[in-house]
Amino acid sequence: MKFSEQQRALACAVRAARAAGKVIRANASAAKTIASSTQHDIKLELDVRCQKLIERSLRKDFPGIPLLGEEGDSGDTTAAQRWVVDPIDGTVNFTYGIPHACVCIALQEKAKSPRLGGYTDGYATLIGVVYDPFCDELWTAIRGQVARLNGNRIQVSRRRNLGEAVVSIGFAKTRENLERTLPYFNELVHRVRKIRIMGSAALALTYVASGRFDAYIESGISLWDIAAGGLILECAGGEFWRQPIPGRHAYRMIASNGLLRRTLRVRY
Ligand code: LIP
Repeated sequence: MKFSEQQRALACAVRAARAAGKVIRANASAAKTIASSTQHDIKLELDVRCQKLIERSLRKDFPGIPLLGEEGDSGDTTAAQRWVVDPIDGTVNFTYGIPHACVCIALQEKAKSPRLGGYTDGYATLIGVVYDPFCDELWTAIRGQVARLNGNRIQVSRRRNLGEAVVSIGFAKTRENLERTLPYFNELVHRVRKIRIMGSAALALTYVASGRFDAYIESGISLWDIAAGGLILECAGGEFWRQPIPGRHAYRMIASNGLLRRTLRVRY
């Protein structure tokens, strides 16, 4: 995709993210309609409504590009290009009135060789948008360009001493992931300055990209939670290691400022 088209796609994704963010903010204190739930997860009717709004907005400028989303797919998501969307990342936070959630939109393109994409099905992320409607913080990136927060360039921290690091850990939705992550939590909590468990993968990735966190680790996370934030982190000079695991577009990942991954000694 030509650079001018990537810039047009970025502007289009920002419009869609801000529109969904407006609806999320407007419903922050409204009663929440739960579409389905499990012990560690909730799906809201608003998740589906916001994804439909985002799709309508994206199709205005790019009618032919399919969408792969947390709330379902639209069109052939094996096409040369695809949008990857999480309408509300941090849905449980949002449901409980915890103002820490965001909209994630990424545009992916089939990589020249599957190895290049870094994702199971050989796609590479071209543009990434993460919008936090509660703090009005907009993170953006185009592959090969610098990452930005509200238009200003951002960079990862330079901390290389784990004892001074603030590390975020995510406990994804299944008992199996909880069991897998807890031993590591118990070991790491003694080696870092602080651990933070915030409940939004995309915001954890953009916080590492902005130097607020020094690393973020989670197993059992989905492509739509990480595609946009992962590119923003790489464009901010960070490292975004991910490995596919069984499940629909499921991954385990270690995000860091690029100076800490080895010292983190993550053994999944
Ligand atoms: C959430 C992730 C979070 C993870 C949760 C859930 P959702 O995404 O952002 O990191 O721990 O289990 O997957 O479901 O709010 O889009």
